[in-house]
Amino acid sequence: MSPNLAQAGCTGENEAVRIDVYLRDGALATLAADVRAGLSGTPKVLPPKYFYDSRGSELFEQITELPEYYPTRAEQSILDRVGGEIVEQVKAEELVELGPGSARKTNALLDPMVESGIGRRYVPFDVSESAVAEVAARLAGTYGGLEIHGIVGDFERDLDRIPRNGERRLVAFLGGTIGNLEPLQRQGMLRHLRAGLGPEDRLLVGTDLVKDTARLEAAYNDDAGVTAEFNRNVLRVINSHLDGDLDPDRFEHVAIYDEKEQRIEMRLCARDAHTACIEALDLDVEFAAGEHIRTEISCKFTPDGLRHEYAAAGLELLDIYMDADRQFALSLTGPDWLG
Ligand code: SAH
Ligand code: AVI
Repeated sequence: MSPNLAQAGCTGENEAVRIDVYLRDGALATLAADVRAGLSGTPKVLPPKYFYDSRGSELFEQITELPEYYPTRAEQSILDRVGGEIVEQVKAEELVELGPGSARKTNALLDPMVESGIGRRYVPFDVSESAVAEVAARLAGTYGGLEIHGIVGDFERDLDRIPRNGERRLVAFLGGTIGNLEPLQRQGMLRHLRAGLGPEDRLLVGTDLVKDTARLEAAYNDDAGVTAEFNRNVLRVINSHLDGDLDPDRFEHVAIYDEKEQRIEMRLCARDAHTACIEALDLDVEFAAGEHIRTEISCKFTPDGLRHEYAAAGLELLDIYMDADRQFALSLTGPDWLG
């Protein structure tokens, strides 16, 4: 796939914004293959990355402000406390952020990077084109002199597209998004990230922590129904890109915590038996009453479990920071030369 390169212009003397797009046609082919495979098997599954068209990204933003959804506030409180310390320790010239969304928390890292005079470049890397474009435009306005190189890509496939500039790099993967990957995918991604780290580069990972079921389930079953709309949005994405007639109203939003697997499972449960048609795939999908599509997993972690996962990927856990209520963890890791 050849990149669809969009130079988004310069807005000031030292201000450069560039956005490289590696999705579009390729993404449609991937969506088609994933939907065909995911809705033809049992149980039915869809990858969570398809939530995030511009409407899905906006719904996620609303989720972050819900009273029940604690992870964003918890991670923000950690970043506010230790962001400066981390930046000082790493002396990062470049910040690569995976899945930044609207990057509302990123200033806790960018402010000290820019204030120290060491930070030179910010690389927001997201599957959502609207998210990357908005973040690049907003942050170019905030940080004159910071080079912004947005990448629209899939972090499970396109990590090697991030150009190496020989500068000390901090890779941030915030929000707990790593928990939306299956354990094998997660380990594969950590290894890939590890392989791309220079000796002085660091990887900063945000993860939600194991806690009581009631609090976890409340975070994914908000009273205002925003998470339910976010969940159903994946059906709208399929309908609009693949000419489908999946009816969001015929599916109930379900989010339950699996204590054994230590993860939230988000599902869309058919309210009645019916058949949906996905024209572009020439596919009829039959749903029994009560049958579900698993749309997302959101894994929860323990500090010990994290240490083991990082070690298995060749990463040393250098520091682990938690919020006052120990709900969320931020792990600073680096290449483990002995492992
Ligand atoms: N980091 C932000 C946003 C989290 S939402 C926060 O903490 O609030 C998850 C983000 O990851 C979304 O912006 C989504 O578009 C992006 N994302 C999900 N799967 C992705 C993938 N496979 N490749 C790149 N970005 C992805
Ligand atoms: C992006 N990710 C970490 C969120 C989560 O909590 O797993 C996505 C989300 N799904 C429902 N609410 C939020």
